[in-house]
Amino acid sequence: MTSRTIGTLLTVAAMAASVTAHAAAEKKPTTAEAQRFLTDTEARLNKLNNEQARAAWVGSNFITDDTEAISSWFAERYLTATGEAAIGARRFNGLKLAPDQARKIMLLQQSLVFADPKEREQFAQLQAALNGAYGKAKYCVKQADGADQCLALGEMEKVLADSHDEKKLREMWVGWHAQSPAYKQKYIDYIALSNKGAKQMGFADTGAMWRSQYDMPPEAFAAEMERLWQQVAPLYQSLHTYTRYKLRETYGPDVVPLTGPIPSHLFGNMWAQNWDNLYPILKPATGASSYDLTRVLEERKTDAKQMTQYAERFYTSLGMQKLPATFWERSLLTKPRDRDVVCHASAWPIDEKDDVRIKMCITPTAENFTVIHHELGHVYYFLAYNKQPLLFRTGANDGFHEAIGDTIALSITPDYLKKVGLMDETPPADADIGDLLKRALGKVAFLPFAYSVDKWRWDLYAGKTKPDDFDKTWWQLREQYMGVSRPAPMAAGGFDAGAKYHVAADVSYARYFLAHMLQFQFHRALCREAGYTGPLNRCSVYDNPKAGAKLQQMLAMGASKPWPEALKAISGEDKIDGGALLEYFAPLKVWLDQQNAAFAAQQK
Ligand code: X8Z
Ligand code: ZN
Repeated sequence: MTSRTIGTLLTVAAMAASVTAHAAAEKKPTTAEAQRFLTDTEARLNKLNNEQARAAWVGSNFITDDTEAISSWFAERYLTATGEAAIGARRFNGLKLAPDQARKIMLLQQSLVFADPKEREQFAQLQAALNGAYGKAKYCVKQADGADQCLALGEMEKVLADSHDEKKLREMWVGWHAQSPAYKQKYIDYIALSNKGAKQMGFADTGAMWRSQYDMPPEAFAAEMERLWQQVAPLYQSLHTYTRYKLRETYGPDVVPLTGPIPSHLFGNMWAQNWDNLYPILKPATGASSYDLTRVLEERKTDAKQMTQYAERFYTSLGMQKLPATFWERSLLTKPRDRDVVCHASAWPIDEKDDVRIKMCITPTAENFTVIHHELGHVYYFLAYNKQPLLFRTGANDGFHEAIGDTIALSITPDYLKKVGLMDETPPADADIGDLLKRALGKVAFLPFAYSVDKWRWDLYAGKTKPDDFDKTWWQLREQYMGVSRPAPMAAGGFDAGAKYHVAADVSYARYFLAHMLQFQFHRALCREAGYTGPLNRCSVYDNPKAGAKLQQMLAMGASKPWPEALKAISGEDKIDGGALLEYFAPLKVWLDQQNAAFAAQQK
């Protein structure tokens, strides 16, 4: 009997019992059986994966009750198959297998398994419902004539980005965070079910399963995250202190205290995770370039397709292929006016060939210019590893996947912008501090946010944080790591974490923290490959096929090897490390500390 026919006849629970019984009774499985099992399983999962990807794509692109039901139905079928595969793989544990086979058997077991089909169905439904609820959420205000005026997240983000009116900022912040309590109960139910699925597979909880996905024991991974955070925390501290002084000048000492956390609605971003928009009030008094990419893109009316083509051109300059015609036909690049979509940018591999797409509500801003390079990083990873077998068609780890496009975006330097005609004059050398500060507002400001999202979720999944305390622990972590506070008092039933896409959609977040270390390691490695020896912030690997080949070689590996080998292939290093990031920002750290000392002296 092949695993495929077993799968259709037995429930997962019955199968688990039957596998255990068989394992005792039967003689030891052979490597040939393991190979047959893997071949059958990969073929089955491949088909179901393509189907569920299509359904999920439609579910996120046209949010309706029907598409939600359709996508959850396909997700459930896929969950059934991955659950059966996970249980089936257990039989080969301990057997001496070829490295590829052993890796696949291990990867198959990192997955949720639902003993009860009802629970599986409910899990898939909740997941689709949460995704839809986030995508549909709007902040509505009654007008004088009684009609609702509703703002979508993107519109509120624009106010946070552009306005310095503290009351207006607070209104946007509070308005958006008032939406997530509506799906808090769904989230609570979802977490409980997910934990059941993880336990069924032998993990302590879903958080432990997530931490097991890095080719090391889960405790070792948690320790690695802490080590990395400690390594970069002093740089964040310097940036936070400087930002405090500048925000005090803008909003006054009543709004921004001299010590303690700073209200989080003042950072130009809904989650205070990226401070790019603070640049105009933070930029150095002298020597900063007045160049503003957003203004250039807006003035030229650069449309979504052109924005995407700039990014595509970067990748093709490295020797990579042009995006397939279907990418342009099937991607969603702008926010539709007549329907609800999940606007949070994402990249999708639909099949094992080259049906790759992105879904993003692109506007002509510098931030989106970076994000589109990020998304195409995912897409070029998909295309590079599509010759791998299904189980290896993913990133070396999820941090790698998030790091590729960001690595490329680090090469968006003034020189590069001049080359592609987006900047007229290259700024003088003394503009470097301004450029580094601009970059730090995206990269350094993000670090404690990225670290603390999953620190919060790990405790939640472990049952250490109860639903009544969701906001309390969320804000404890925000204060402790980011030095930011809630701009309004907490209220019962609150669910501030749920106002972040990755919590509502249950996407793990440690990946972005790792990516922020890795992208500087990759950037440094590619610059070296290109023969570049100057300061890292001035290096662009645009038009350098030699660097491109180095990158492509790693991308093509997918997840076929433990990630340290992939890291070695590109950089010669085998540890994720904050050293490259610190090297990149070293001149800025000196400058920030000087500014901070001068500010501190003024306070005396
Ligand atoms: O979600 C994303 C990407 C899609 S994977 C746009 N990012 C994180 C976020 O927006 O919170 C990129 C950086 C962090
Ligand atoms: Zn991403």
